[in-house]
Order: sequence, then C-alpha cells, then structure tokens
Amino acid sequence: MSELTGRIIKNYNGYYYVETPDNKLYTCKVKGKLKKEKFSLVTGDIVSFEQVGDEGMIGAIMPRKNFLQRPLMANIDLVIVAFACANPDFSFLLADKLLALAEWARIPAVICLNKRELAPQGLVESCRAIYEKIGYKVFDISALQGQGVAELKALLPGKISVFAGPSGVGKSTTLNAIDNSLTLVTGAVSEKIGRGRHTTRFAQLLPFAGGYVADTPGFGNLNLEELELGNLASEFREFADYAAQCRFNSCTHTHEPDCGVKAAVERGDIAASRYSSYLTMLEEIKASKERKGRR
Ligand SMILES: Nc1nc2c(ncn2[C@@H]2O[C@H](COP(=O)(O)OP(=O)(O)O)[C@@H](O)[C@H]2O)c(=O)[nH]1
Ligand SMILES: [Mg+2]
Ligand SMILES: [Zn+2]
Repeated sequence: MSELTGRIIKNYNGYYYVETPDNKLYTCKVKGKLKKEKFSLVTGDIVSFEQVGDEGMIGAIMPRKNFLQRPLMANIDLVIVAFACANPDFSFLLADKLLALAEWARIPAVICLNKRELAPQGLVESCRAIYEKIGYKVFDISALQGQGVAELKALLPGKISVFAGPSGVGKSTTLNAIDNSLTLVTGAVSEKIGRGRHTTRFAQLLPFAGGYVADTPGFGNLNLEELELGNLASEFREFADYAAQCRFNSCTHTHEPDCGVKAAVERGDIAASRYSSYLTMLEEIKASKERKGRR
C-alpha cells in the first residue's frame, strides 16, 4: 500500500477514476472521514489516496484553483463557450451567462461557433465585433467539415479545457475532430424539438496533448445561483471602466441618473446585446432571491 496523488477524471456510479502523473488510472472510493465532512469531490479535483493494486481510498483533497458549478468541475484552465451558428440557434443571452459564470470563477474563456456553414449572414462578424473587442477570442469552425478546428486545437496543449454549451451544438463532434482517437457519441438534432439528445451524460476529462479536454452534457436551463452572491456588473468585464463614471457608487446601471454604463451603451461603446443580457440576468437573479426569501 502506498500514498499517491492524482486527478479525478471521471465520477461514475459512486466511483472516482483518478489518474496519476504517470498516466495510470485507479478506481477509488472515498474514506468515511471525508464523507462525514460532506465535502463533495468533483471532476478535476486533485486528491491523495491509499493505493492497493489498481484501486484506492481517497483521504484528502488539495486546495482548488477554481470551481465551476455548471459543468460541475474544478481546476479548469480554459472554458470554451460552445455554440452553433444555427440548429440550435446562437443565443447572446446564453453566451453571456456562460461568460459571466466563467468570469465569476476567474477562468479564461473563448467562444467557439460551430456549424459555420449554416451561419446566417453577419452572425460570425457581429460576434467577433462584440466579443473580441472585450477580449474573448471567437473561433468559427465546422467540426463536420474540419474547418477552423486546427486553430481551436492549438489552444489546448498542457491545459485543462472544458467545452460548455447547450446540447446539440456539436461539442462531442468537435472533440472527435480535434482528436480522432476519441470516439465520443454524437447525437442527431431532433427535428421536432430543435435540440440534440442528451448523448453525453456526465462530465469527464479526456487526456489530450499533455492536458485534458472535457466533454460535458448540455443543460436545459442555466441557473445563476453563484452570481447571487456578488455584483453581477463585475462579471461583465467591459463595464468596469464606464462604471467608474457613474454618479453613485452603488449604481446598478438600471434606473439611476448619470450612469456611465448606460451612457456607454447609448454611444455604442458597450454592445446593446451585452447590456440587454445584463438586465435580463439581473431580473432573473432578483426573482430567484425573492423565491428563496418566501421559502
Ligand atoms: N451542419 C453541421 N452539423 C454538425 C456540425 N458539428 C456537429 N454537427 C451535428 O450536430 C449534432 C449534434 O452534435 P453533438 O456533437 O452530439 O453535439 P453536443 O450535444 O454538443 O455534443 C450531430 O447531428 C452532429 O452531426 C457542423 O460543423 N455542421
Ligand atoms: Mg455531446
Ligand atoms: Zn451606472
């Protein structure tokens, strides 16, 4: 028996699959002590365990660099916010939600627009204009036709990257195109509901180029619970410079006079779609807090 350290790459049926730096995989359970502390381990966690053969008992978890709730994962280097240009349609609101969650967790993010051959006129260009201006790189690709995949792939070596986005946008297809030794199951988009079937059922880290990539299941609705704790405006990175010009320190950039953010939206310095996402998310967070207050 010896004490080893490794990373949880998959959590399935009550077992944690832990990979050590020498690329060995151990099937682990959690020690009673850790269980009692009600600390839940997630994919990406670095743990130490007592090894017996190819099995282990996890006794401790190392401090996390960061943590994401959706997808549930720790110690991520890059979030790839994944959408399709069409089928299912791109959503500015959903993209801004995912970006805000990545900001909140302090994880760098880029945007990947798949199915570019289906893109409505101007969509890729306007996404570039809006997001690259504020420092989120936009990759337009066709996983099916192999276009643009090399540029995306170049981001990944040595990192733990996670694809986060709705189901049916082509996350699994993109990963298969990045690494043709992967054979992730992909799903046909249902004509009826316009969404992909849930073919990827849990988050798992797949070894790639000295790091890992994570395929994740899509999500139905995205709740913004962690954002309730802070100030939503600070997760919209381009607001900061203009918020400094608001008359009130406590300005929420909604109804207040002399608001630097609203002035920037009017001038076109802040994208109208971003401001609109901010207002919608603010309302959703407020409604969720009120629901909790009543309980
Ligand atoms: N037209 C087109 N379809 C694609 C592309 N990439 C994936 N798809 C299709 O989109 C559907 C959903 O893909 P999948 O990878 O399962 O999406 P996921 O749910 O995000 O993992 C499948 O039918 C794919 O064949 C693409 O670049 N162009
Ligand atoms: Mg999938
Ligand atoms: Zn303001």
